[in-house]
Formats: sequence, structure tokens, C-alpha cells
Amino acid sequence: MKRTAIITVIGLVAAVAAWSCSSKQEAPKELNLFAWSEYVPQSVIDGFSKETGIKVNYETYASNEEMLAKLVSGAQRYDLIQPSEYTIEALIKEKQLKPIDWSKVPNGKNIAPQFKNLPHDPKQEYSVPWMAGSVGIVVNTDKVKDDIKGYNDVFQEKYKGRIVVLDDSREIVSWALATIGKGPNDVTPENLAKVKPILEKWLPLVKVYDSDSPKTALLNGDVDIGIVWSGEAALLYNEDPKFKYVLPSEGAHQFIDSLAIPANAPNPDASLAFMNYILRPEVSKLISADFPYTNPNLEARKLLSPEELKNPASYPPGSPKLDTFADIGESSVQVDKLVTDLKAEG
Ligand code: N2P
Repeated sequence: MKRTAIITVIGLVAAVAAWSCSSKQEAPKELNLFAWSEYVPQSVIDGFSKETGIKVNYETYASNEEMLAKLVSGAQRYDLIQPSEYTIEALIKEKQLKPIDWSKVPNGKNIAPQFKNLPHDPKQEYSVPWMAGSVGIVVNTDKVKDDIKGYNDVFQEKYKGRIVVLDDSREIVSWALATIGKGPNDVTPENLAKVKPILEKWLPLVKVYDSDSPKTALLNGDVDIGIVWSGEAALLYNEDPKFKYVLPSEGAHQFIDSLAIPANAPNPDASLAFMNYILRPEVSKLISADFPYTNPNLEARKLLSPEELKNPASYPPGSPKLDTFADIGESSVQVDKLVTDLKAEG
């Protein structure tokens, strides 16, 4: 080939590459979503893809800590993650999140005021609330006749091998802290030493650890009592009202899970488009239908049926006092070690 011809070919290749690159920037065709399992309905993903032409890759996790580990490993870059309040707080501190351009998320107006500007994101710069909820006790009242009020009622010798709990060290430790009158954020070496003997008694009673679908063991009759996410309890109640939800008398955790954009997201425009999409009332209603947690979208709530709003796990009656988790920094390593070591002891 002549020199000029070679140069022309190179020029053409470069032009095509530049064109495909810039067109990719204008219209992202992919969204890498890293979210909790059993939390994002397929119908919502399909509806979004159909409307925008953006393909959604949905990878799941079962705890904030699992998500963080993958995020910081950098093995994969994500466009959207779905952390709980305390993890949002940590990620903001570490400058790991991209601020939201709210001009591209006009449906942000639908978020209920009580779910905005909370301590983990005081100026609502980084997160879009997905669902809120609590962690509480589910009792199969056909099998358990005692009046179960708190954690100490669950962890009794007579229920050995009949208990399911979330596989989540931060949650488990917060339950033990509550029984000694401490809040979930009072994580000090002294308090961890105090809860250790409690957990030594509790954990051998547990039959199943499951954060993905703790309802399954209850539905199957493998266990009779559990400590689970409220949305799991709501699904059990819908299945059969014999499954009663109890907010532990010693204190319970309210979580607020939100969508957020990692600082190094490859397709942040797709992230914003997805945020705006799920904030539509009729889309948010679909999320509630499949995963009946507490919907933080004021306009979507208006579309929910009286039955949905009466589910005592999704919308606990009265105004129970619930604690939110705060970022506890390096202490989270101690929390995880405590539970992991005790589980290994069996
Ligand atoms: C959904 C899990 C709920 C997440 N499967 C609780 N933070």
C-alpha cells in the first residue's frame, strides 16, 4: 500500500473510533447496577430498557459490606449502587460518590419530605431514597405460642434450631447492644466486650443465616421465628397472617436504602435516567408491589392499595421509635470479626 493510502486508512479508523466514542457519550447504552438481591423488580428493569434502549446489568449483593468490598476492589465499575444510610455516609466522607445533577432528575420532587436531607446526606446531594424499612421479629404464631416482644424472647434455649436471622454482622451486634441499653452506634471496645457473652449464647441457637431471602426458611417450616428485613416479613404476612411482625421492644433499626452514583461510574447519565425513572409514582408502585418495604415516594404512596398500606410490616402502626445506623469507621472491622469468630466456633 502507498504511504498516502495507509494514512487515509488510519485517518478513517480514527474518525470511526472518535464517532463511536462520542456517540457513546451522548447516549449511554448500558447501566451497571449493583444492588441488594430481591429488591429491583424485573418489570422495572425491562420498562426502563424498553423506554431508553439502555441495557441494565443487575448484579446483586447481600450486605453493605459485601458491596463496599467489591466497589473498592475496583474489579468492576458500577453506575449505580444501593447502600444503606450508614454506608452512604461513609462513601460521602471518602469522596466515593458523584453529586446528583437534580436538573436531570426532576421526579426528585416526589420524594416525601421526611426522607430528604437526613443526617447521612444532609443536603440531598448524593442519594435517591429507594426504600426504607426496619429490622424486626417474625413469629409463626401457629408454632410459637409465647408472646414474643424482644430479642431476649427470641434467643431462648427452647427455640434452638428454630431460628433464622439476617447474615449481617452489624445488624446482629446492634440487637445485642440493644439488650444492654446501648444504641446501634455505641460501638466501643468496652461495649463489644459486653455483648460478646450474649452473642456466645445466642448464635448457637440459630439454624439459618440468610440475608437474601430469610422468608424462605419460615415459609418452608424449617424455622418458626426469625429476625428479618421488614419487607420479607410483609411478604410472609401477605402469604399467611399467621406470620406476625414485632418491632423489638429493646429498640430496632430503621434503614434507608438509596441509589447513589460511584465517583468512577462509566455511564453517569444512564444512572441519572434510572433515578428519574424509578421516582415516577407508577414505577415506584411496582417496586412496592414486589418488595413491600416502606415507600419513601409521596406520590407513589397515593397509588398504593389500602391493603398495602395496612400491612403492619411495611407500615408499622403508631410511630415506633427506630434508630438509624451511623458510620462507625474502622470499628466495623471489629464488629465483623466478633460475629465471624463466634460463628466459626459454632
Ligand atoms: C432486600 C434487602 C433489604 C435491604 N432484599 C435492607 N437494607
